[in-house]
Amino acid sequence: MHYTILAAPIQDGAGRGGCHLAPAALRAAGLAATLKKLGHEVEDVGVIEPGPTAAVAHANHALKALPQIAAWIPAVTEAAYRAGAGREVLPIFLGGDHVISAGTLPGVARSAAERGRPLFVLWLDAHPDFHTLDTTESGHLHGVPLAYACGLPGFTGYFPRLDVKVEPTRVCAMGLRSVDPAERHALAKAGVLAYDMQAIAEHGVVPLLETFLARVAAENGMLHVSFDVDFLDPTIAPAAGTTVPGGVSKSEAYAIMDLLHESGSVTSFDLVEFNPLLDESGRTATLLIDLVARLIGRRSKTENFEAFDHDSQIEYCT
Ligand code: 5AB
Ligand code: MN
Ligand code: MN
Ligand code: MN
Repeated sequence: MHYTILAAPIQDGAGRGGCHLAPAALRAAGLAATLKKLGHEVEDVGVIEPGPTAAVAHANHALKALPQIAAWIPAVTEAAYRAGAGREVLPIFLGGDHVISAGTLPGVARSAAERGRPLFVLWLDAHPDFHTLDTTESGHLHGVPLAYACGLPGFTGYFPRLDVKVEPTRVCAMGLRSVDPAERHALAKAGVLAYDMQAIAEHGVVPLLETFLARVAAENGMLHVSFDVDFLDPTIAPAAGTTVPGGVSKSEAYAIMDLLHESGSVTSFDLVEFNPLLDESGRTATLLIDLVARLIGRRSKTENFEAFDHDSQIEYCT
């Protein structure tokens, strides 16, 4: 297996600027270099560029930067499709804000359809991002990508027509703790499997994820993981514009990445919403690199890394 890193430095979907700096910051903090050092083949294939912007108007006047975002989505979709998920390559898509998933999900859904395999999505986020253009009140479009990719109505004429939709009953959202009423209703109606932090506290993140992964394996599914930095508790990952207290701990995040690695099911990965302007001495960047390293199977020299809640034992090339 080898890995390609594709960056989509979009920040118009978020309320706060700075997410567009994430790919450069992660590169400077040693993302590709660390993965290479762990013995993996990594290709940093560069940056996706948006298409031309066309004027668009919408009845929801709260919507922010709709023309700019509409210009990005087809470009990200095409790049995500061409990245070839499900073959001998695992694309890592770097945001940018979470609006990039309005491109990565349809792109990998098309790849999965071509390979005749069902696409499952693990959505790791404090928020479900399940608004439509009509229901969002903030108008920040990083709050809509999952709803769009699942084919919810109201996007026609604004975002590209979907070749292949994500099947909502194959989506598992974990870590939720900020869900707007319209999203709650839409999630239930669509049949998305949604685990909030209370469910994680009650059942534990490992059993919940194991059950989902067993289903993915039983159907020989492809698995796209969409990781929003605000999934993590803000005390360990302060560098996100939309932090919500009560997120997952380091040990839970490590356990998730280890399970995902062991499953062998992950075929593509989004790392989104990291805002380096809000980081504290690079500690969020370092944690994110550590998490990606575990996802793809970290190998330390000692093979003895009881790293839960300890600092990373990987030597970074910074
Ligand atoms: B994120 C909120 N639901 O619509 C909205 O960070 C938050 O990509 C959206 O998960 C958060 O503005 C989007 C209140
Ligand atoms: Mn999100
Ligand atoms: Mn979020
Ligand atoms: Mn966010």
